[in-house]
Parts: sequence; structure tokens; C-alpha cells
Amino acid sequence: MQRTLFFSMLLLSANCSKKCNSRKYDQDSIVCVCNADYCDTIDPLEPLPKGEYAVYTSDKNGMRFEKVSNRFTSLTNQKTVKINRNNRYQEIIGFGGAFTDATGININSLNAKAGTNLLKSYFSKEGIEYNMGRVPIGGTDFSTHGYSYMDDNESIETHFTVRNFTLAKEDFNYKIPLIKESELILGRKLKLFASAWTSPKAWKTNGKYYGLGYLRKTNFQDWADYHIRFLELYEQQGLNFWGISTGNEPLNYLLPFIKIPTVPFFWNNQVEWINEHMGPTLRKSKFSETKLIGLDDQRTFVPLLELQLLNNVTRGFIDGVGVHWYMDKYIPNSVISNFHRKYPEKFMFASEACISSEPVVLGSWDRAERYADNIIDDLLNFMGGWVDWNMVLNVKGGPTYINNFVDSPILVDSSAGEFYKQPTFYAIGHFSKFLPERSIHIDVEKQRGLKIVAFERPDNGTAIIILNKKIKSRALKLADPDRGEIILNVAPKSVSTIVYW
Ligand SMILES: *[C@@H]1O[C@H](CO)[C@@H](O)[C@H](O)[C@H]1NC(C)=O
Ligand SMILES: *[C@@H]1O[C@H](CO)[C@@H](O)[C@H](O)[C@H]1NC(C)=O
Ligand SMILES: CC(=O)N[C@H]1CO[C@H](CO)[C@@H](O)[C@@H]1O
Ligand SMILES: CC(=O)N[C@H]1CO[C@H](CO)[C@@H](O)[C@@H]1O
Repeated sequence: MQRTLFFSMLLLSANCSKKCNSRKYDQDSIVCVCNADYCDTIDPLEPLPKGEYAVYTSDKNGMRFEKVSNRFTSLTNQKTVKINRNNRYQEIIGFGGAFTDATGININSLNAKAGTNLLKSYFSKEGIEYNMGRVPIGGTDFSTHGYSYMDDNESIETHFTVRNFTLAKEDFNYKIPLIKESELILGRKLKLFASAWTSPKAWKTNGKYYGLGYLRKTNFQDWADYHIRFLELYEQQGLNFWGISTGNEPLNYLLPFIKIPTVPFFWNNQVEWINEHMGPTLRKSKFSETKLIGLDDQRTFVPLLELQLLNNVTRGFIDGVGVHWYMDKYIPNSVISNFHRKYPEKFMFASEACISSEPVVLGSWDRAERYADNIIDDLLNFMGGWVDWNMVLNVKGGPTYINNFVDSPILVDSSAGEFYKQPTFYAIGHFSKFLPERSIHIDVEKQRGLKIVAFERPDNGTAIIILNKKIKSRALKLADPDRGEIILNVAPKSVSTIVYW
């Protein structure tokens, strides 16, 4: 081996991983087709000997995590892009997706072996190693009908009671078993966080799951108790939550045509609910360590969150912030970096993202670029993670009972017994696989025409992710003063991850 190394600087990896079974539809790139018998894998990541690095590349032309190993060359005085691990920023919280009803329904529509291949793609060491999962508290728009956990008796009982609160069949069919299987595949607990879409209808002034119907003040405490009961019943199933949010997109009602189930809150009444109900109830419960995640809504509304945190009691209860990506192109990154400067003690992460308002397409590299671009922007601006929306949908982008069809990194065609790993799956994988929890963002010099972000891993490895949106390849020299130089040709229209120890 040493001799080979001596004669050839280029080491091609021992090829045990299974290649992408690619298929081209009408888009600019491909999907990787999986079924019960076959699914592409990545070799588990092992620390490399000092002096070596590996580059994994996915691109528009169809490379998927293609690995090339090489050796550092000695430092020169030539123009290089410098890595500086003395400048250290935020820690990684994690990467993941949501265990919606739609996710579960689609996984269950495959046979067990194919379903396991799918979960392995997300959670195993041969997959992209998600460590986080978002769990809706009750139904969302990606359910087959609207529901809460106290529907049956809402006309006779308008306050929370333990006896009248029951988990839904969806929890037992689509969420709990799949979360457990995912944890088995991951080999440890997932970092789960819960978000509620809607309360029981009877607690809202319009009697509906959606629209401009406020939560009645007389039900504010019920709504807090309802959240705690959810945590208790999931704990009885062996599932514990790292975090719980103050509610999914409470400002959805501002868009009058949207029928997404919502508990509308304006910033000031949400402060009252947090300070007098949710905050104290959570902290006094056995789940006092569970993180309370504020906002759980668009970047647009970060200024409203700042208004909330002017209140010291609220500031004391809110541990961190979940941000949704849907309006990001209209709101500059400085909104989140400024928030970090004002509230450095609050962690931040992207708690929801997906390609929405456009039909599902199979194999769009453009969408992969949108994912990678946004993830890098977030990581460069103090965010500690990125959690996708539905982990799995059908090829129409559902089921969704309000016909809010969207795209997903994995789509299932159950009639063919297949699922398709979209370019977006690999885009997020270039981060999730290589940036374990507690990796620390370090400095790397900006490069015109490229997006680049670097991290030091908890095992002292270094991971650098590069997005090239240009149609030309790009020669690049990276200098790590502790290691040497990396000479690289960044493929056109690609995402690459460089790792070394
Ligand atoms: C909040 O705390 C800060 C710092 O301790 C203090 O200066 C400020 O007066 C407090 N504000 C309120 C509303 O209590
Ligand atoms: C990483 O480096 C630090 C400082 O050099 C050392 O103390 C620590 O043991 C290393 N950790 C691992 C996992 O190698
Ligand atoms: C079916 C059921 O458990 N109903 C209960 C709802 O809560 C009220 C008040 O605690 C009880 O009286 C009902 O029996
Ligand atoms: C879900 C639930 O608690 N349903 C109950 C509603 O109330 C009726 C009548 O008291 C019960 O029979 C249901 O079990």
C-alpha cells in the first residue's frame, strides 16, 4: 500500500459502496432508483491517516458522493485559500427531516425491505446519517385529514383533561414505529423536536383548524398542558424529545387562502402564552430540560421574535430559534447574523425547508443547488443545523389533504415498488454526513464564484463543503497551516465535501 502511495499520488477508494442506479427523467440531472433489493450506499466514514484527504463529489452530470483520495502537498507561498481553525463560531446541532404522516404513509406503502433501505439512506452510516427528526404534535397539512388529539370530545369537553387526550392512530401507524426503526438504524437516540400545528377546534374562536381563529385565552393553559401530555405519551413509547417549539408558523393566517392548520398568534399574545403558560408548565414538568424553540416560522418574522425577547421572562424561557426558509430570498442573511449578535446565547437552526409552490420533478439539479446554497448561507450565519420538511412523499408530492403538494428528497412510487433519491437528498447529505453534532464552524477564506464553509469535527477531523454553481470547473488551492495544501479541481455544477484528520 505504501508503495502504491509512493508511485501514485491519487488513491482511488476501495470500492465497496453501491453505486447510484441512475435514471433520467425530463430534468437536468438524475435520480437514484432504489427498491427492496438494491439501494446506493456510501462507505462508512473512517478517519484517514494523517497527510491524506478525501473529496466526495455530487454533480449535475450524475456523480453521487464519488470519492477520490489524495495526499496533502507541502505548503507553498502561492495564492491559496486559507483555513484558520483559530477563528471558531457556532456548533452543529444537527440535520434531519420531519416524521410527518405523509412520510410514514409513503414508507409503509413500500414493502418492509424497501422501507428499511429508505430509512438506512437517511440514518445509517452507509447513508447520510441524519441525527434529528421533527415530529408534528397531531396533524399537519401532510395528513389525510385535519385532526388534533382531543377531537372526539371537543363539543362536550372544552378543557384539557388527561383522560380525554389520546394519541391518534397516525402516531401508532406512521410516526412511533418509524422513529424507533430510525433510532435502531442510527444506533442511538435521535435528537427529536416536536411542533404543533393546530389545537382542538373547540379552543379556537373560528372552530376550525385553519384560518383566522385565535386560541381562546381561557384555553391558554389547556394548550400548554396539551403539549406536556404529548411529551408524556411519547415518553411512554420510549421516545424522548430534545426540543419542543412554540408552534408551527403561527403567522400563517396572514395568508388568507392558505388552509394549513394553524394556531394563530401575534407576537404579543404568544408572549403571554409563553410567559404564563407554556414556559412555566414546561419548566415545572419532568421535561424541564427540553429546549423551548421559539419562532418556528419564516425568517421574515425574526424582528417579531426580537420584540418578544425584549421581555426578559420570555428571553429566559426561549432556548433557541427555529427558522423556516420559504421567504429567505427576500430577507437578507444579516437578519439572522444580527439576531445572533443580539442574542448570542440562543442557538439557531433551520427547522423547516422544502421546494414548494412548484410541482414535483424528478432529478432537478437546480433544486439541489437551492438546498446547498441555503444550507451554506445558514451555516455561515451562525445557524447550527438544517431540518428538511417531509422526508418522503409520493411522486405527486403528497398525500396532503389540502392539496399543498411539494417536493421531497425522497419520492416513493409504491406501484413500482421503488423510491427515488433526488439530487436534494445528496445536497443535504454533503453536510449531514460529514458534520456530526458538536462540529465547530471554523474560518475559511471566501472565494468569488464559489460558496465554501469549513468545520472541525468532534473527532478532530476537518470537513469543508464547496458549492460550485458555475458551468465551469474551478481550480482551487486550499491551505491548512497544520496539514499542507489541497489541490483541487472543483467540478462544474457540483457540491463537494473534503474531509481529513
Ligand atoms: C431585562 O434584563 C436586563 C439585564 O439584566 C435589564 O437591564 C432590563 O432592565 C430588564 N428588563 C426588564 C423589562 O425587566
Ligand atoms: C482532539 O484534539 C484535542 C486537542 O489537541 C485533544 O485533547 C483531543 O483528545 C482530541 N480528540 C480526539 C477525539 O482525538
Ligand atoms: C371519555 C372521557 O374520558 N371523558 C372524560 C373527559 O374529561 C371529563 C373531565 O375530566 C370527564 O368527566 C370525562 O369522563
Ligand atoms: C377520544 C375519546 O376520549 N373519546 C370519548 C369521547 O366521549 C365519549 C362519550 O363519553 C366516549 O365514549 C369516547 O371514548
